[in-house]
Amino acid sequence: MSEEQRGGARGRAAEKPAADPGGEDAEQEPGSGTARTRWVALGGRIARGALVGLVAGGVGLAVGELVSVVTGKASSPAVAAGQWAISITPTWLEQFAIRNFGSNDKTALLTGVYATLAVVAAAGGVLARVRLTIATLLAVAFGVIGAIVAVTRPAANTSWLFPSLLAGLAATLVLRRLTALSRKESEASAGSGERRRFLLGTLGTAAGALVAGYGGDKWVNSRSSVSAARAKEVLPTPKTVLPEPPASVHPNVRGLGPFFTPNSDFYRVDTALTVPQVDPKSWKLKIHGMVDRPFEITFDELLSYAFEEHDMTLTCVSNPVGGPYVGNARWLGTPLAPLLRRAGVHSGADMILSTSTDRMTIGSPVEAVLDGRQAMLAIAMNGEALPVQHGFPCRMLIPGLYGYVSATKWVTDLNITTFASSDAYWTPRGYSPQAPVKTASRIDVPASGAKVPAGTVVLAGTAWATHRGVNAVEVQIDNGAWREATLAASDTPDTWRQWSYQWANAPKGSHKVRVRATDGTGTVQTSVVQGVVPNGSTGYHTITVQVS
Ligand SMILES: Nc1nc2c(c(=O)[nH]1)N[C@H]1C(S)=C(S)[C@@H](COP(=O)(O)O)O[C@H]1N2
Ligand SMILES: [Mo]
Repeated sequence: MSEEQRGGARGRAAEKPAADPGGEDAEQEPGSGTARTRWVALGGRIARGALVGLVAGGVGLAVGELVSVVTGKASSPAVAAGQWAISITPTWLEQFAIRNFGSNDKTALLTGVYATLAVVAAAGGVLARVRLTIATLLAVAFGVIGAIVAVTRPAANTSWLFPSLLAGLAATLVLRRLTALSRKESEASAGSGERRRFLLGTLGTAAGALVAGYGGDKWVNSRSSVSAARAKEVLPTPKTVLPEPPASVHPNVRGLGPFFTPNSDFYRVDTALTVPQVDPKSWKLKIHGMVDRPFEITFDELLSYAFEEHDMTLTCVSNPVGGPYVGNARWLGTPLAPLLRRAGVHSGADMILSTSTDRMTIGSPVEAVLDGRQAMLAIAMNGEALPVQHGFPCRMLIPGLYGYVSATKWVTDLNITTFASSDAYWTPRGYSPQAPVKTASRIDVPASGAKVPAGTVVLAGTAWATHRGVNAVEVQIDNGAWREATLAASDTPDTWRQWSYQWANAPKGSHKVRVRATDGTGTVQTSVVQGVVPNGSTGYHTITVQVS
């Protein structure tokens, strides 16, 4: 023990002179200026390298954008990379994105893609200062990887190789050129004009990239846009005109949304980073697989079928309890059943695997289309041609099923097959192959956390159990007895049902309000709390209200 202590003391004592602060200061004083200059110079080189990398990357993206004017927006490097990221996104992350970004999930994703590319480009530029060959190879490799990612997208064709390849090539050339200018500038003496050459070269290239990228983006959007075709579309007249539902489908409560959700407010959920632009002139629908008479029809041929209007609420399996991914609309479409009968579905076939132009696949039960419900190929929504983001020119709809198993937008292919032999897009990602809509209800008024004056508090909201209908809605205040809400008139079992409740003598304080619905079969909505995966959330929507 004592030996060790002494040894330790000796050890520390022996270190002392080296740690003498006075000595170090004395030695550093004259050298610190040089070190600082060196650091500043190093910082300057890193900054210039990063700038060169960013500009080279920007040129690459701009070139990719310009080439995609020819090959299609979805083939541009950032969009293809983002689309790839979506395809490999694990289900929990997709849920996180839906929950936190909602309909802005695509903006969030693209921002992420651009930020990642910027960091990589800046790092590449710094690397190029010291290892130009390696940086060159990396830039080329990046273009090649981008091209591979693009060309392996399900909707791709060979031309999708070019935006990324040419982007990589352009970025490489700019990287080499600007790095050379930048090196010359560092070696040259002040006032030699190299600094001006470097700055002008870099900023000029950056400006060119911005103009080309911005212009390319505008150009590709206008070139591919089908908004003109949509504006021109003449809607067929339905066999029988559906009367407007009675005004009593909507309780007149301030702050409660209308019975029909305006198209501009209708939720949007899909995996398309750029909205598919499908011209009705080139649109075709193919029905094939386990059928006697496969066939293909054009949009004009589709219009020669009988059309009907149907009111229907559409909801997403990803809607959390109380969430916004539900909407109600009047749809115009042609029933799917006659089309299936024309094809002659084989007796063993139980699944319609529908595919969209962007190669989303959705599996729906044949049974649900043939059992008499109004499953349709819809071409209009609330009196106007389908909005492009809601599937123009044609989408599928089956009352009673979540969107991911029924509501294929931009649909062009119906493959009649079996659930046993085919997986739709979301199945390997953890969602059930079949998913009827679960009974759900929501309190919309007042907003959760709202302050309301004491007295009579009006509660209102909506409830849906699509295709089964809603028979009752009840509210519960602070774990009290469930009390019957006033139901608005029912339109069809396929639509949601709005409700209201006059909460008389609401006492001051913070209160919990809960809601539950009973569907048309008499089954009360389950209180069991379940998340979205694998087939829809359950539990009672609960809000707090501050009565004062
Ligand atoms: N082509 C395509 N169709 C699709 C989807 C998609 O990602 N791609 N998403 C489905 C899902 S999950 C839902 S909930 C509905 C949403 O339709 P909406 O965006 O018109 O509200 O579309 C369905 N149809
Ligand atoms: Mo969905």
